[in-house]
Amino acid sequence: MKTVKIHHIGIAVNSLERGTFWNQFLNVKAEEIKEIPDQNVKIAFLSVGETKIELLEPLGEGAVSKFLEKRGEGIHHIAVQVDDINSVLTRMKEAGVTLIDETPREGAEGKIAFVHPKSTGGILLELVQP
Ligand code: CMX
Repeated sequence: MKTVKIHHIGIAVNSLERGTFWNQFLNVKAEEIKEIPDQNVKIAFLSVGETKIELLEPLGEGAVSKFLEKRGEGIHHIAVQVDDINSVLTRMKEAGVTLIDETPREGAEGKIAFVHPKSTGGILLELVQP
C-alpha cells in the first residue's frame, strides 16, 4: 500500500459564506460548489496546497444538520486518500473496526466510505479512492 495522504478536511458550517474568510485572508477560493442530495448538503471545495477544505452546509435534515445542532460549526470529518479502498475496508472489518459503510459508495470525489468516530479516537474518518 502506498503512503496515504490527507485528501480533505470537512468542516460543518451554517453557511458556505464562511468561505469568504479563506478568500479574504489566505487567498484560497472555493473552486467548486455542488449539492449532494442523498446527504442533504451543499459543499464547497477550497484547495489549500495539496489538500482541500470541504465546507459542508446542510440543506435539511441529515448528518451535517444533526452535527451542527449538537456541536455547532467545526471539523466534521477527515478524509484520507487510499489506493485500494476495498482492501482497507476488509482489513478494518476483520479487526473489528466499526464501519459506517461496509462497502464503498460513490461520493463527490470518487469511491468513499465512512468509519465511525468511536473506532478512531473521536474523529469521523472518510476513506477516499479518487
Ligand atoms: N465527528 C466526531 N464525532 C461525531 C460526529 C462527527 N462528525 N458525529 C457524531 N459524533 C459522535 C456523537 O457526538 C456521539 O458521541 P457521544 O455518544 O459521545 O455523544 C456519537 O458520535 C454518536 O452520535 P449519534 O448522534 O448517536 O450518531 P449520529 O446519528 O449523529 O451519527 C454518524 C453519527 C457519524 C454515524 C453519522 O453522522 C454518519 O453516518 N456520518 C457519515 C455520513 C456523513 O457524515 N455525511 C455527511 C458528509 C457528506 C460528504 O462529505 O460527502
